[in-house]
Order: sequence, then structure tokens, then C-alpha cells
Amino acid sequence: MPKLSSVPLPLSAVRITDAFWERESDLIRRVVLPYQWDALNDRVPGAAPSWWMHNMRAAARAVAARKAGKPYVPRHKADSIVVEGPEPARADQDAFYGWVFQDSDGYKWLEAVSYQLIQHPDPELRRHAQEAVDAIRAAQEEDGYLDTYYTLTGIERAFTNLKDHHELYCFGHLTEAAAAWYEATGQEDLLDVVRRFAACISRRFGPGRERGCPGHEIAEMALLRLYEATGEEQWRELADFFLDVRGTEPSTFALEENRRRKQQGLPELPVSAERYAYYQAQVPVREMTEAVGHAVRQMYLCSGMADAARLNGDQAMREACLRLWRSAVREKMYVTGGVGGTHVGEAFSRPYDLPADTAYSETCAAVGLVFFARRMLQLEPVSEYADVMELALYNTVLAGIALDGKRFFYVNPLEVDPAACETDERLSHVKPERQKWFSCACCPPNIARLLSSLGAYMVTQNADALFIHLYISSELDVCLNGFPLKLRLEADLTRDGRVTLTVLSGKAEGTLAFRIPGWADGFTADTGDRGTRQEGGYLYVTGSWAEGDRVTLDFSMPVRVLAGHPLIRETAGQVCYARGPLVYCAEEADNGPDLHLLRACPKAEAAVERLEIDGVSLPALRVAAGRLPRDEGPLYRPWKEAEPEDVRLTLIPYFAWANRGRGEMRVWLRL
Ligand code: FUB
Ligand code: ZN
Repeated sequence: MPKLSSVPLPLSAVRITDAFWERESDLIRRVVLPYQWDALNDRVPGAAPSWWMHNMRAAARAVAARKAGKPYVPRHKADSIVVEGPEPARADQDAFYGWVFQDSDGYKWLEAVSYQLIQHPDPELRRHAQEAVDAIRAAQEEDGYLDTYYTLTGIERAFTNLKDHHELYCFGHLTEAAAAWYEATGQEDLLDVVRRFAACISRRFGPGRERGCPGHEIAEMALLRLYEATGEEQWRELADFFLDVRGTEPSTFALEENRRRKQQGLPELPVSAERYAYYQAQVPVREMTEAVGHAVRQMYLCSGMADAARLNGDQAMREACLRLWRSAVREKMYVTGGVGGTHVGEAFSRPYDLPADTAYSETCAAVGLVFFARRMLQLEPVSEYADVMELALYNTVLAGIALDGKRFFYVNPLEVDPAACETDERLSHVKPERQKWFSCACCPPNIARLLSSLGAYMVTQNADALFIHLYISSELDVCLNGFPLKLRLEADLTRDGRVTLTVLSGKAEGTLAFRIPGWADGFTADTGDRGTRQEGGYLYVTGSWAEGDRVTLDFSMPVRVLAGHPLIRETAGQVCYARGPLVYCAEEADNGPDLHLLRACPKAEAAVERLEIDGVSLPALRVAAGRLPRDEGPLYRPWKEAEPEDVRLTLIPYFAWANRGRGEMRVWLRL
């Protein structure tokens, strides 16, 4: 392992006490996960059915029938599935409904529940989770294969379309869930399911056997996680195999496509990899230079690559990760930490193409960026990674869930005119109001699993130092140079930039490294008589630590007025406001309609106030601005100097928009 690389603290060593984040985590445990369990069981009135439990039970019956020597006759053939399905009460109990990756929704939920159980025993959640585990076990085929889509639509076609049919994606999410469930309960029941499924995959794919890799990545990072958790080499070997095959010639996606075409009597296609950029399979991974294609896939691939670079000490892989990071973050990321500039294919667009109203910026892609950032931090403690991780977390990830935890955004635009979204086909992907659930419900459980494991993103450690990346109030049980320390971290970045670290118990010598956030306009530090140095955007504080010792940092947190890079056409002549990790937006609820008529006054002072939205106290900004009149004049008229009326705007954190009914919203304000 490279010297600089670090590992996160185990979740059990972090107890979050933060006023802001504890509310979120509590909401996830008390409201979101029980709600999502109902959704997975199709019990949320008026919400799109999930079909998760339905498909698991139907698959279990099909598996049992086959075991008893009775063939199962698919209700629908693979490739002709019914995504929306009927009312669940009128559904064919033995048919598959939903998307090909429907199984993954429940796996993500189970992973989130497991993280919660590590931190808070909850008998009801545990009972539901066990029910889910048992349903999954029953749906596994005798040879270890597990994917309800193929079990119910034609098992003979399993593994014939790795590019589009997501069985390795579902396997990846199952692996993540199993690792988390094992960590939470010590039970190997789900791990055994994964072992059997992995064995089934490995009988078919691997060195000297068939070449293949997932069309939608995640298995790579999931397998490497399992390798780290268990020390079992087989997981690393399979992850390395998937990474090494990707993008090599002849393209495995082309070969499988040609096999299908042959069966249909269609001519074969060229087998070169270059056609598969959408799936990040256009070149071998170590040669990749640009973040392209489906944004979630790209972020998950990058995460797996960063893990592999760290665990294998693979320098070429690390350099590819750096290039992909720079492309994604420095040329293709929204100011809100979202990625995916186009809804066409839910994908990365060209550099600097970051439209506000037609943005895709899928919640899952921001979750993926958080994964990638933490893994880059593990490779090397450089504060840019933590800055981006924090940005994505406080803005786009949080925007994906309503303050009451019961409605969700999949797409996260930076400008919304509800009337346009409802009438303009080009904006049909943009929902002005959060939804109860989605037929493609990848995002809600993804938010739940990330927010339930926040402790794993805050602190990492290597032989040199303990790195504090995110300032979230918490109690931490750490071990510094072999000596246990109990630490209390106090901060509330939704209020100010003051951070205090107190040693609650223990005695040790060593280094604590504190991130100097990119948003801070200078800082002061009281570190006692310990030695300090700055490197990579961290303040390293070295010395002895004992009960009652304290470090206080004061990061100056002014209101920042941001402009976009000159090559982002969309942000030309506009500014947006930010303070600390939060990006702000104007909403119709505070500022009236026609937000495009507002004119920002970037030089005017801004005041920070508290505002209550849906019972939650949030930081708001009051800023001076102008408003152009709306008139009934002709469509075009001779230009004259604009005479805006003076107004004061209320700006709210971007993540909190759309919690007060339907209305306009915009992040970028014209000058
Ligand atoms: O394909 C599985 C998931 O569904 C993707 O990650 C999301 O973008 C959505 O397409
Ligand atoms: Zn999603």
C-alpha cells in the first residue's frame, strides 16, 4: 500500500452529535428507511410501485419450482419486460416487473439499514432487514446465480448482456449490502449468498475463462471493499479482472452484442472498443483521460479504480484517477457539486457544458462523486478532494431528499420554472417537485446508504496522521500510534467556521491533521505548544495529546459571490452566492416569480439570518439586488439602460429548495 494512503475509521468508532447532520441521520433511521421499506413492499399509496419484494418472492417460487423439477414458464421474455406494471394488487404474482436492475433498490436499502444498526440498535429495522435477507436467500438459484430479472424472464439468457442488463451491477450492490450486514450483525447469511453468486460468476468469467465486465460499474469497488473486510484474495482477483478487461480489444460488449445479433440473423458489428465510451469501455482504464458517458457509472468506476490503485500500489491506475478527477471536477462539475450535464443518457457532456435548467445532475452521480472523492483522499490527503466531497454532500446529495424525508429528487437542476417543466418536452426530466418514489428508484436508497455511513467519510488515518476531512460534530474513538484516544469534535458549518477538538480521554503522541477548507478566507488556530505545518491543504498538528487538551480553529466563513469559468456559456454574466460549504438559491416563495428579472449586486453586503422551512431552522442570506419591471411592451424594443427597482432577496441553501410547494428557483443570478 502506498505510504500516504489512509483508511476510514470504522463506523462504530464515530458517534455523530452534530445538530444538522444528526437530524438528517435520525430522519433516515426513523422516517426514511421505514418509508422505503413500505415502498419496496409497494405499500406507499400514490407512489410508483417498486416491485422489489414482489420480484424476490416470485423468483423464490420459480427457484423452488425448478428445484422440484417443475419448469417455470416466464410471463414475459427478457427484453420485453413491463417496467411500470399494473396496480400491485392486480399484478401477476409470478411475473417480473420493473427495470432490469430493480433488485438493487432493496440491496441499497439493506446496506443503509446495516449502517444504522451499527450505530443505533433498532429491533424493528433489524426485523425488516432480516426479512429482506431471507427473501434474497430464497431467490438464489441452486448454482448460486441471483438476479430476479433473469430468473423470471429466462434464466438460460443469464450473462448474455453484461452491457445493459445489470446483473453484475446488482451483484455489486448485493456485495456492498452483504459487507455492511456482516459488519452490523456478524451474520454471514448474506455473505454466503454473495460467495455462492461470486463462485457462479467466476465459473464463467475470469483469467483463462470468458472475458467480461459490468456494463454498469460498482462491483469493482464492492469487491475491493469485501477484500479489505475479509482479507480474502478471491474478491480482489475478481475486481482486478473486471477492471483489466474493461476497454480492451476486442470489446467484450461488442462480442456479446454480436452473439445476440447472430441469433437474430443480423449482421455483425465492428468489435472495436471505441464505440463503448458511454459505458467507460472505450479504452483500457489506465489510459482514460476524460470523464465520459453515463455519469453514475463513471463515478463508480473511478471509485473502484482509486481503490485498486491504493490496494495494488498501481501507479498507472492512480494517474488515470487523477486525470479523470480533473476532467470531472475541474471541467464538468456544477457549482453545487453535481455531475452529469445532459439528460441524454444521464451523462457527462463536453467540458464546460453545464446548463442550469436542463441539467441532469443525478443524485446518484453526486453520491458517486462523494465515493470517488473519499477514495482519492485515501490515496493522498489533498484538501481539494475533501472540498469536493463536502460540496457534493451539502448540496446535491442533500437536495435529493425533502426536509421531511418522504420525497426525492432524481434530477437536480439549478434553475426551475415549473410551468416550463410541465409543458416543454425538453425539460420533461426535470421535476419541479420532489416525488414520492420513482419507477427507476436508484436515488432514494442511495442517499440513505450514504447519509447512514457519513462517519466513514469524516476521518481517515495512516501511519503518519489522523486526518479530519469533514467538520461534523461527533465523538471519535481513535488509536494514535497504538494508543487509544477519545476525541470530541465540535462544529456547525451551517452557522460558522469554528471547529474545536477536545481530547476526552486517553494519552498519545502523534499528528492530527485538520483540513483547511477551500471556502475559508483565512483561519486562526490555537494548537497549544504543538508543532504545526501545512501541506496539501491540511494543518498538521504534532505533539502529545491527553485528556482535556484542545485545538481550536476558526475558519473565516464570509459570504462568497462566485462566477463561472469564462468557458461555461451558461453562467456568463451571472453570479451565485455561497457561504461555507453551502451554495444558495433564490426561490419564488421568498422572492416572487420571474426570478430571471432579478439583478445581483455582488458588491453589496450580505447578511446571514436563520429561516425556518418545514420546521427546520436553516441559514439564509439577505442580499441587496435589483428587479427589472415586467411590462406589456413589444417583444423587441430599442435598448436603454435598465432601471431596476431596489429589492432585498432572501436566498436559501440549495439543498432546501422545493420544500414549500411548487415555484421557481434559480442558483445563478444575472448581473
Ligand atoms: O442503471 C441503474 C441506475 O439507474 C443508474 O445508476 C441510474 O443513472 C439510473 O439509470
Ligand atoms: Zn439515481
